[in-house]
Amino acid sequence: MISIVYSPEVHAAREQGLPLVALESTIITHGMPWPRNVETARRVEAEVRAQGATPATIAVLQGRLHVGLADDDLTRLGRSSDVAKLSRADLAACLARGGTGATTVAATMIAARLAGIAVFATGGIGGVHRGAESTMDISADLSELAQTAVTVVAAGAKAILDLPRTLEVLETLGVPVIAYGQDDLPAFWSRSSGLRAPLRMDDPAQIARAHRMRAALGLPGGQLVANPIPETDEIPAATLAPHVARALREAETQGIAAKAVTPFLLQRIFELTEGRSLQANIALVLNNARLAARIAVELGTLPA
Ligand code: PSU
Repeated sequence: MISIVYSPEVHAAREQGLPLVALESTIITHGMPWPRNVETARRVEAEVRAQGATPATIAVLQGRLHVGLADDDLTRLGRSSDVAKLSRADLAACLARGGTGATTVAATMIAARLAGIAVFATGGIGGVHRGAESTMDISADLSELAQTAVTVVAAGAKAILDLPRTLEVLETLGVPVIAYGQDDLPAFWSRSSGLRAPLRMDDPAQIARAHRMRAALGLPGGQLVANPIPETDEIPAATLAPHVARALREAETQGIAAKAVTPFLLQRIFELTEGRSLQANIALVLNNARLAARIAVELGTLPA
């Protein structure tokens, strides 16, 4: 049996049936540089609280699954440079070995569902990588959305990916992709990908009802809510495109593969945009945390 370690704050919220929002830890260890990563993680948690929900940051620490992280654990994770990146395939092995690791979107969804948390906020989900027709590099986040009943709020999929194919795969898997407040699918650092999202909703209560409706229909998977980055923080797609192209070329010549691809590209784009991509990333995560908390609060008002 797996024993989950709940932080006192998460424990109290669960006891009282209060709304909770899951948060991942790979964004802290592999998505942003120290010390902005930890600073951001704390601000994201504060944003969830400000909207009336309880944040539950998830990670594996010395073989135990933590739901809600103590401040010093968060700092330790954010400072270390050799933390494992845990996806669906790695979670059980890490727990069995007594290891420590940060959870990706896929692994955080699994943990959230175990803890009874219905809503999860992140930056951008993983997806189909460019060139996947030969590398077959497709993030496990996509199949997780098809099988784990958690509503994931992200700013779309990262613009380093092949977005049309990412949408195709999500469609094949039967995952609802809901753009929030606009017709277009957002592209992480930019508000629009130029692709129309399959669904649009403008109201957190509606998203909460759709989450409930999927359960009532007996559908196993989750929903992807694609929340555009605030206008003031976005990097227009045209500004970003040459940097993305260059980072992708470098990844290829340096033979970067598998789990290392996304962190490498995020770091290179950070350097090439002189930090602007990080500013945007922080803004979009905060924005997603706000929306996720509002959805969680709405879910809490629905009859069981
Ligand atoms: N959102 C961010 N930064 C990140 C991630 C999300 O703003 O680094 C992480 C998530 O943990 C997601 C992972 O699951 O990137 C995708 O990795 P991959 O492409 O290797 O599946």
